[in-house]
Amino acid sequence: MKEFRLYAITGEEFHQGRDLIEVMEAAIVGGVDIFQLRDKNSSKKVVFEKAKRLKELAQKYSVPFIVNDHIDIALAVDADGIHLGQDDLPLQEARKIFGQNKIIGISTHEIAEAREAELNGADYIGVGPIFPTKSKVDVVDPVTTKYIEEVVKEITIPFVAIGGIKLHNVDQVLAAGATRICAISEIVGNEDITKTCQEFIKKIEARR
Ligand code: TZP
Ligand code: MG
Repeated sequence: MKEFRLYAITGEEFHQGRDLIEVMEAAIVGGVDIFQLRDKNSSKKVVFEKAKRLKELAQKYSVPFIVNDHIDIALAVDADGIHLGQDDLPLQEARKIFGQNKIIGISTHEIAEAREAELNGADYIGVGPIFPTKSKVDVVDPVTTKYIEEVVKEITIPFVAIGGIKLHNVDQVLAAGATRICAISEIVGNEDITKTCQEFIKKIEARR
C-alpha cells in the first residue's frame, strides 16, 4: 500500500455538530493521508450513505478510504480498504471476498496478534491503545509504548499507533519507533482540525 503518516478516523460524537465531510476534508487539507469511517451506532443503510459521500471525498484528494467492520459496504462503495478487529471476519476470509488489491488493516493489542496478522497477509496493523482512550468501548488496557518497541523489532508490515494519542504526547509514541499515527478525538474533536493535523505532520516528519 501507499506510504502514509497520519491516519484519521471519524468519531461523530466529537464532531461538534459539524458535517462529516467538512470535518474529514479539514483533516485531509491538514495532511491526513488515509482515513476511516467508523460508526458503531448507525444502521447499515446510514453507514452506507456516509461511506458513499466519504468515498467521493477520498477521490477528490486521492487519499485511501477505509471502512471499519462492514466489508459489504466497503465493496458497495468501492472503498480502498477495510479495517477489522480481532473479533471480526478472519483476515483470510475477508481477503477472499475483498480481493488481493485492496487494503486490509487489522487491530492488534499484543505481539502474537501482530505476528498472525503479518503471516495472514494484512497490509497494515493498528497497534494500541497506547494510552487510555474514551473513543472505544470495551477497549483493552493500554498496551503502552512498550508494545510499539516490540513491533518495531519484529514486524515488517506497516503499523500505525492508536489510542489516546494527542499533540502533547505524540513525541513519546514517535520516540518508541512509530512512524505513522492514528487519532480520533484529537483530530476530529478539535476546533481547528487542519492546524492540528499540520502540527501532527510536523512532529512525525521531525522524527522520521
Ligand atoms: N482502537 C484502539 S484505540 C481506539 C480505537 C478505535 C480509539 C482511538 O481514539 P482516540 O480518540 O484517538 O483515543
Ligand atoms: Mg471491528
